[in-house]
Amino acid sequence: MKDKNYFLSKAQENYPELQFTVLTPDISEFTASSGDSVLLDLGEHTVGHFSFAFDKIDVFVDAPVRLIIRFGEDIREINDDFSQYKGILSKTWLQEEIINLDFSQKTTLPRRYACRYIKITVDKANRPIRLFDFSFRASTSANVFALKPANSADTLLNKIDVAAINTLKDCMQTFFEDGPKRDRRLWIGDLRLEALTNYYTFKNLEIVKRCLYLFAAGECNNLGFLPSFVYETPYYHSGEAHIADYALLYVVSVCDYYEHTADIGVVNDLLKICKSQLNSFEAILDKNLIVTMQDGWFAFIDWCPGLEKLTALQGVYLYTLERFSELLNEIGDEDFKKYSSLLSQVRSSCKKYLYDDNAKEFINDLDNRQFSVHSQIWMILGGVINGEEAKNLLTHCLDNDKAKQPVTPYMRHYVTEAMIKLGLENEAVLYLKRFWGGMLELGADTFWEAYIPDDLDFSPYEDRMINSLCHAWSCTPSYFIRKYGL
Ligand code: RAM
Repeated sequence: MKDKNYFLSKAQENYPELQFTVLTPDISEFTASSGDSVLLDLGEHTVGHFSFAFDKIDVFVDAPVRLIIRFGEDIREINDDFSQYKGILSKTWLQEEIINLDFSQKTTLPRRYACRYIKITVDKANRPIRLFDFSFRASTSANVFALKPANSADTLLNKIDVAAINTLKDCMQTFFEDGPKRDRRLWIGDLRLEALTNYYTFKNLEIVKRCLYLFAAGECNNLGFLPSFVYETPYYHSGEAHIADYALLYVVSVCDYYEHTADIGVVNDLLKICKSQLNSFEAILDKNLIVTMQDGWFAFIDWCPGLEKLTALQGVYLYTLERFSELLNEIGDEDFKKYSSLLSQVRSSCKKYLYDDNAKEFINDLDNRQFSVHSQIWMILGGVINGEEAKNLLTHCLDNDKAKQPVTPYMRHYVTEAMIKLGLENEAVLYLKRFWGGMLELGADTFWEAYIPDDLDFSPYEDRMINSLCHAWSCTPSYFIRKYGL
């Protein structure tokens, strides 16, 4: 029977092997008294465990040594004042330890960190000490050594590719993590984009399979939607959120997997769950085939503050219906007809109920007449408008100060995808350069969870300090660059 245990055993069968590399920082030893500090640079963003040793210089250290060790994904994080943190997520994600060591010894910190920089401050040492033997044991399940460079003719795109690959590599652990600093969970929206990029880079199919099965084992909510995230440790359990767009994108992830592997066994295992995600969504459509928004955290789309999400969500539904119908057609499943006829009916009703013929924009009362890039892009990806009409709308919304703009590389991925769908490849390149290239200009080694060029303090969680600077959903430039040979 294909139950939770079956799916978990399949996930276990595809447990990836972690590869370890030992990195040594730029400084090999440091002598210090109370109040002194040293900044170590590992030379690249990485994920793993930190070790070091300390010893007396000449006089026996007669009391414990207290060290404050801070890990920074970038240099700004090293200098932040954590005592001022006012965000809505737990401050325990901020990467800092205070440790007391009784004797001269080699120490490996038990927690895993995501960092490029490590700052050690000697809070108290009764006598001067020597800190040495610094090493960082980095882990990833990505086979970095087998990967060839993108070799784009464009230097900036090559640089963007390197940072995107680094981002994916650091998020690829025993599953696709959303961010190795914070959350460290498997989220559907992140999984989809990591898997896409992985197909064109590390090609680790086991980890994709594993993640698909980990969700299949999850507990659906009362609407029938899969959990949007799952925890793997200390024991498997489902996350508390059940976001509708993520439930749909799970189906798309299965379609992507089949497209890249033709692995019918996995599709057969997951088909029932995929159908139930679409059927659950269909069950909350109104008589005009438009979704009725539900209470709680029902849709994600982007972290853009104040975003109205109905139209965009409806676009995600269409996008999923299209991909799923194609899959069913290909594997000869008779439900193909049902989903493809639904697809054309829902498309027509979106044009009728969500589009304003005078404004020639997707603005409507259901979204309080809000004009957003998100609505326009998802309606384009959903195939409600095409060709010149779609191109004009896309350009118009991106250039428009009054339109709500994306704030995450996640939503910008879908903007880029829409550009490519419409044949606007040059625009897609400029867009990648502007947003991902913009992060590089600010010194990024890996790409960030959120980025607004003129508001670098923006955070979805009310404090920039908690933002993740190596975030899975930001790795897709490598997908675009390599898939389309940009
Ligand atoms: C955050 C995480 C994750 C994302 C969800 C919606 O908590 O950053 O990446 O998928 O939000």
